[in-house]
Amino acid sequence: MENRDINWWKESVVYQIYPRSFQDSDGDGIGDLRGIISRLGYLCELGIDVIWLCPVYDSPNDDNGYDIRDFYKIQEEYGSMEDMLELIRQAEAYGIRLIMDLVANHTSDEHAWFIESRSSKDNPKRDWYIWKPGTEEGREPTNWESNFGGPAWEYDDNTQEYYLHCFSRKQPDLNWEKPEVRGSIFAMMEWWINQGIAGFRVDAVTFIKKNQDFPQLKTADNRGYAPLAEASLNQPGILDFLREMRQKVLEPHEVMTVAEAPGVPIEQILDYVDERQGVFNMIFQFDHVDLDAKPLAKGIYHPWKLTDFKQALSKWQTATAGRGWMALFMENHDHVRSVSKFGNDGQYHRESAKMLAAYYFLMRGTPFIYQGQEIGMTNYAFPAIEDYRDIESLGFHRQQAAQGRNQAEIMDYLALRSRDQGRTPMQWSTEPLAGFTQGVPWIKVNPNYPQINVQQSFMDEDSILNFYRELIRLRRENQALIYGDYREIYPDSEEIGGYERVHGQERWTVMCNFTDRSIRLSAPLEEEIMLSNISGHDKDVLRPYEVLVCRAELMKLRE
Ligand code: TEU
Repeated sequence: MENRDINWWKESVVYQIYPRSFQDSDGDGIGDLRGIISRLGYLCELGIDVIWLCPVYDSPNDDNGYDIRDFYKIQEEYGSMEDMLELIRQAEAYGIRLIMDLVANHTSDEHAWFIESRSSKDNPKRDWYIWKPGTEEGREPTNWESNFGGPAWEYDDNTQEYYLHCFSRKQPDLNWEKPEVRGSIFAMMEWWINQGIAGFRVDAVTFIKKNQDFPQLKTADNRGYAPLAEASLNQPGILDFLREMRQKVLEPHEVMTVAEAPGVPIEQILDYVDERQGVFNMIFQFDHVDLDAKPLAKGIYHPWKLTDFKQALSKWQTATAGRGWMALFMENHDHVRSVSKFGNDGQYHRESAKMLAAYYFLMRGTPFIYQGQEIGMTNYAFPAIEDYRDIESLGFHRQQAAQGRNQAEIMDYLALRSRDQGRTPMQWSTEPLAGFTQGVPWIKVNPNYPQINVQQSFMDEDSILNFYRELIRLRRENQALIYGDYREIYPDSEEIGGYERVHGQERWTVMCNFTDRSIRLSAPLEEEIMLSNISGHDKDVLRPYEVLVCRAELMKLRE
């Protein structure tokens, strides 16, 4: 597709597909590329512009495709390279661009590079990964703990050294210090760009640089291990790698980039996303979705207030004002369903899902919708640990059980935090198994699919789905909602969340009631109401979970 307007990614709405759970076409219980192709018409009707496709590369699936065995091959369960190229072509025919997940912090331990690297100490690819001898006491080289729990070093019998893995032991970290490693990744990116993709979501990118002193970390408890973030998240020097990527691949091809960048402090945001000097178009930050997790004490559910939530989003808006751009999101495949977490998935399911949608969607940035979010899919507290599939959740369960934590407590925590909450199959219809598959689904379908599904949402004018379509249309037709300046209103309220977007003579106001009570406004609204989630309006009351999106001409107001 021609990139006539270099800012097309600012005006776009992105839809994230987690292929394993989107649509199965061949009855093996696993979503696939043909399934996605068959749903392009749906995505077109929804009104999105870009698909972010989670990994579909060849993989042994230790971490559902985030462990890549071959960057140039499609995972058999998902289809073939022909199917992939066809998906790119057909999407284009619908006017939809496609960006792929770029997983380059690590590969699978079954990747040819790693097989070579582990084969001997003098193999030319040995230092494509990070190898170290153990300590004199026969322990891991450092006390770093992986993001998925357990030591971040794995011992390899063959050469009697350890390799580093920030994630699972089947995801050895690439050594970005090696120019050949960077060169191979950049060449792979170019290859995919030449197949017609429009850009990348860059996975776990803030982990690629490691503190080269490989320090022992201070531990907060008696386990002896400490989360590796301190030595391998957003480390000094990382920008050199990223700037090289930008200069060699991203800039010449003008592709869209959104980086998954946990650990970037707010003071540094412009290094990443400044319009002129930043490395990427935009990043995902996780403050709002991680409020309930104390990062250094996984497994403790942390209470939070509405002001914390609003601040977690608002501060990035302010920090990027006029100079940078954010990726806006409420859900993804690593997080739970937003209506269950921030809204009310019972009595006010519909109202609160719509309110949350408007709240994040009309901020300054590019909105992302995660599959199923547009119909208000909810969390599903799986009845048994055997129902979980996610490597992180299963590891967490093992670790906590070994420490003697009560089973019911572990299950409660998983119901609130497990990545599998966002990975249940897409609910298409009232057919058995929600129309996702004719076979046995790889993970359980949420039993609420007869009430929450795409088919019914289309028939119901007042559905969450139709509200999303309306939001997309409103944003497309009003430049102020894309380019307008952002200013928070009601910053101290524990009940109302809101902001203004000002562009030229236009001012838009978004006002949300985050509670299940009616709230009287201090002054009645003067503006014209352009969108709301409950029929009929009362100009001085916000009903439970009500959102009002209003527009005013500044000239008129001053008269
Ligand atoms: O996630 C990496 C990552 O940094 C997240 O776990 C992040 O810390 C978290 O969402 C913040 O709350 C990416 C993928 O999204 C994930 O599915 C993979 O398991 C992981 O990389 C490894 O590739």
